[in-house]
This record gives sequence, structure tokens and C-alpha cells, in this order.
Amino acid sequence: MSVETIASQPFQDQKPGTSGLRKKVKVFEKPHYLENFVQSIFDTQDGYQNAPLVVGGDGRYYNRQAIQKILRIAAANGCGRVLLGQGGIFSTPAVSHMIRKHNACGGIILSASHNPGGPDEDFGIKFNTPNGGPAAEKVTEAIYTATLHINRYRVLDTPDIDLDQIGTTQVGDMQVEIVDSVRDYADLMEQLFDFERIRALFQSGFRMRFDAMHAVTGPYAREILEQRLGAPAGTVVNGVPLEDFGHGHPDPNLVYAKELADHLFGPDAPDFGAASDGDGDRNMVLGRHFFVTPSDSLAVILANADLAPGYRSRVTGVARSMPTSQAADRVAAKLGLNCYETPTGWKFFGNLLDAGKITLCGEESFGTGSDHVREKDGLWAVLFWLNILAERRQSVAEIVREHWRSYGRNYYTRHDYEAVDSTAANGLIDALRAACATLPGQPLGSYTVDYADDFRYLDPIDDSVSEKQGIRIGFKDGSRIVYRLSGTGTEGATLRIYIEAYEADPAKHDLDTQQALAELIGIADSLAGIRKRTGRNEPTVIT
Ligand code: VG1
Ligand code: CO
Repeated sequence: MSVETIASQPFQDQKPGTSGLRKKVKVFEKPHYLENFVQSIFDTQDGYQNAPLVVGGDGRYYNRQAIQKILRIAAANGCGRVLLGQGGIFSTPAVSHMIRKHNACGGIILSASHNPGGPDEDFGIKFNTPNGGPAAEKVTEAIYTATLHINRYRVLDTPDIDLDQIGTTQVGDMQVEIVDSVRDYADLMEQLFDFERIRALFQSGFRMRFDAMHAVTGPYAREILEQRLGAPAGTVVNGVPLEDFGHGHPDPNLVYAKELADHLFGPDAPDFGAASDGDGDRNMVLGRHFFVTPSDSLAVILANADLAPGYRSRVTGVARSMPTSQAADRVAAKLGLNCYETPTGWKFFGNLLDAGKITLCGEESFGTGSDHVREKDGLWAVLFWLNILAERRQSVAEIVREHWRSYGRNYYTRHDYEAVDSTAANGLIDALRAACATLPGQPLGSYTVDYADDFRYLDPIDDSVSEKQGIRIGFKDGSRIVYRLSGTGTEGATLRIYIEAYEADPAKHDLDTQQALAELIGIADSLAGIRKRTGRNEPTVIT
């Protein structure tokens, strides 16, 4: 068993996006590709000699091969100890918890999250820092710079290890401790929520369906919902993680989790439905015949936080990503809590959480979370809702409607144009950016532009600045249109358009969202020239 130094050359495309490095599996399979990126992590980070490194992934195709490679590189670079999820499996929030619980030097997460998996689909790798959160931009920049200069990587010449056997294995001088992927995470949930109350809810005949979409949360949901909370067997569906997610698109929204949505809107609908994504950090929440937007979900959780034991009387504030609706802001204002607007991506919440400025945070993209870890957390959000339902004993629809009556309703939609020609997409954003200077004061239909800019974030904790985070067009009545390009796609560009309007009048709270926003949707199209520039007549996905 010896350390080998393998000569290598840089790849030009290893810049992490919104959430790590995501590429087609075929790209990751290129000789030296994964190795270069992993070596660049070891070349730029420290602490791994003395503190453990957490490793795990969502179980998608190439997870196991990637883990064997990472273990060889880690051992060759002097890493002392790795904590590995059994079978190479960890959900993203579970990794975050393990890092924090074991004072780890960080973690490597293998996932392309909501992107499809399989030999012709996507893979990804992400580095998390000792606070448990996705590396901040200065860290990902350092890793990226290292990938541009790399000329060698180190590997220990050693056979594959058995990933499935719980216990400790030696890889050279490095210890690999294979641990139960679920237990610690489930224990954490039990500390935050009133499991007894939720158990009583299930005993009273409350019915739920959780769709794990053949992704990583299946084992977590079964343990927590069916074992510890006593929900009937079969509450969790599609609960076996598969390498290709059963040919599905593990993205919990009304389009890709259609089976669940149809069930919740069907004749024998249960009281509550939920789903999560490939790596378990996203959530979708549904009531009987009722869909809760992620932006509303964050606002409702914030308004009801005192009902959960782990949050009672200790919420300091909330943050939301810029394109997320302003529903949570209204709750924060009423409760006198801090409220922050950050760029898209969970890494921007880390500093605020670490500093105690916020307790809860969320994104419109089906992401909700809190200071219990430093990632968004799908099952956590589902349990928060169950805790609220167990206390209030009202339906999901009643709770949300009551919320709108108190705070008003923020109608909200996102229109995605996927796999658009990159040059056309960049041209569209450039043209909008150029128009920002002259838009304020202009009437557009029945709206008047209040401000228009390219969002720039000044982190209040470390003063770092992130530019060009999306074009915001704000109107005098508080409505908004936001345009940005995705940083997680692997094919061409994905244009995202976020549209929001506020409605205070309860008599107008039951409109169809697309109809309520129809005029703004039209304005968003004509202002950006979407049809003309992209050749598309309609969005690929509407959420
Ligand atoms: C998307 C979402 C963003 C989320 C990111 C990672 O990014 O919009 O809100 O944080 O995915 O989520 P983008 O750049 O494609 O818009 V996950 O569950 O894919 O790790
Ligand atoms: Co995810």
C-alpha cells in the first residue's frame, strides 16, 4: 500500500455553481476529473489531519465509485478519519448535522440534488465547511483556482473497501468509520419537535403520504414517520433509493411529483402530503386539495414557530433568498424580528445563522431550514408542519387561509425556461441590466416601476460582496419581477423568472395564481423579449 502521485492537467470547467460542481456523469467519468477537484479541496483546506471528514451522497449513479476514489485521495493526503454513511448514503442535511455533531473539518457531499441521475444524467460534488454549511464563495473560489493550476494528485494504492458494513476499516493510516446514516439525524428531529403530539395526531386517524421519489429520504422518512411517529406502514411511498430515482426527476414540485399531487387533489386524498428531492434538502407540502407555496410555507412556519418545542421563544429572525416572495417579511415585521434578503443559494444563510441573527430561512425553490443544521432540510420542514397540525388541529388549507387573512397573500409563481441557448440567455440578462437605469418611474401596463437593479449583496457579518445576483424590477405597489440564470443546470442555460404580487383583500385570496399574475407575466415576457430571444413560446416548468 503506497501513496502514488499521478500527473494531471487542469480542466477549465470546475467552477462550482449555486451548490457545488454539477456535471453530466460522463464528464465526472473522464480520467482525472473527479480526482482533480477532490485534490484541490485538500490543497486548499486544512484541519483534516486532526478532525474527521464526513463523506456521503444521495445514492445516485456513480456515488459508490466516487466514494472509493475520495477515500484513496483522502488517505494519501494525510486525512486521519472519515465518517461515512452506510452504503455511502447521507442526505445533505444529515451530513450537515454530522459535521456539527462531530466537530468535523468539513464534509464532501455527492449529489446533483434535484437533477436526474443515471449514466447519462447528472452527478455533483460539494464541499461543506466546519459550520456544516456549503462553503462560502471565497472557499469555492480558492478550490476553483486550485483546479486551474493543478498538475498532480495523490492516491493511496489500495483495494476498494466494503461500504455497507457498519464499523471501522483502516485505509492506510486513515480510519473509515461507517455509521448508520439515519439514527443521529432522527434523534435530532426528536429534540426539535413534539413527537408525542404528532404521534397522537396519527392515532386520531390523520392520514399522510410522503413521496420520497426513490431518492435519499426514503430510509429517513420510514424511520421517523413510520417507526418513531407511528404513521401506518405505506405512509412513505417510493421509499427505496434507486441509482436513477426510478427514471424520475427527483424534484418535489407539482410537475415532477405529479403522482403525489394527483393523489392529494384526488377523491380519496389524505390530510397531508409531502415530498423531498434527490438529496433530501428540499420539501413540498400539500394539504387535501391544497398546495402550499414554499414562500408561504416559510411564512407560516415563522408565524407558528412557538408551537414547536425546539423553537419556542427563541426565534431571532428570518432570511429568504432574494427571489423568494416577501410573505415572510410581513410576519417578521409584525413580530418585530430580523429579516434579511440574500442571494440564491444556501451558502448565503450560513453567516447569519452562525451569528444568531436569524433562526429560520428559506428559498422559493422548495427549501426551508433553520439553525439546527446549515443546509436546507426537507424532512425537518415536513415535521414542522406536522407539529403545527398536531397543535392546531385544523386543515392545511384552513391554516394557510387564516394566515393570508392576517398578513395578506403574496401571489407567487416561477417560470423556468430550461436548456435555452446560453448566448441568447446571457444576451437577455445583459439587455435587462442595461435597461435598469431608465426603468424607474416608467409605467408598464397598470404598474409603475419603482426600482430596477442587478441585486448586489453585502454580507452584514463578513462584509463580503456578491454582485450580479439577479435582475429585480420592483413596482410601486410592491409587486416584483425577478430574472436570473440558474447555477445548477448542466445543459445550456436555464432562465428563471419569478413573479410576485401582494393582495391584502381576503375577498381576492382564492384566485388562480397564474390568472392573478397574468398581467405581470405578460409584462415579464415583453420587457425581456423572451419569445424573441429564446424562441420559446412557453416555460418548460411553472411552479
Ligand atoms: C437552485 C435553486 C436555489 C437552490 C439551488 C440548490 O439554484 O433556485 O434556490 O439553492 O438550486 O438546491 P439555481 O441556481 O439553479 O436557481 V439543491 O436542492 O439543487 O442543492
Ligand atoms: Co437538493
